[in-house]
Amino acid sequence: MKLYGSTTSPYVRKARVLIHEKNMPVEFIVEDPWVEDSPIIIKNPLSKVPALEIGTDSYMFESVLVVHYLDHADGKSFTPRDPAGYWQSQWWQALGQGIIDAGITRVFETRRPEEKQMPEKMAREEQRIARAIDLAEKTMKEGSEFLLGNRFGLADIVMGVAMQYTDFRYTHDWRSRAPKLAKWLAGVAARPSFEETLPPGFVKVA
Ligand SMILES: N[C@@H](CCC(=O)N[C@@H](CS)C(=O)NCC(=O)O)C(=O)O
Repeated sequence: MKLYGSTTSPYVRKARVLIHEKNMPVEFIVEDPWVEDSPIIIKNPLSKVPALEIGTDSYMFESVLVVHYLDHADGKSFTPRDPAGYWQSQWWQALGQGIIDAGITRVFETRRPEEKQMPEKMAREEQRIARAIDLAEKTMKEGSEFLLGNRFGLADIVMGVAMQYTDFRYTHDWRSRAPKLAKWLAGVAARPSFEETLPPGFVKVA
């Protein structure tokens, strides 16, 4: 299999962390969706990364589906099997994906010419992120190493990527408001799968 994507995309990074954790033989090929005539459109008509080649001229796209496919490709799923754990994992992944979506929307707004930027749009995305962080903090168990039980899983991957993307593109002090989340993130971020997929230019927050 081959994974196409950019080194800064949090959507791509979710898949890269999972591939690293599972030690899967998936080649990572850097492809920029933003350049003129990007070859990504051959793999994904929506022209977005990630795209996962699963066979000749056969691709999966949309990170949720790509991650789902990778999670089930080798019979060693990172999703809990019991119904409660399964849905809790989906819940955390939805929260993480929402934080990523909000972070991406916000950063694109900051990149528009200043006179075209809409501060209220940025504030709306920032409020989404703040509420999601508050709910994560409220939901997390005190002192737990992982989000679900005693096993690292997809919930940790998606939320970990989401929080590091927040640190990367919307650097602000959320840690003083969410100490449990901050402690959990420090543990997850120290894993080789996270260390080795950091976006270029990422500055670690203590
Ligand atoms: N919902 C998609 C979002 C993917 C996405 O927006 N990727 C960005 C990179 S961070 C992209 O390829 N953007 C290119 C574009 O919007 O033209 C997913 O989860 O895979």
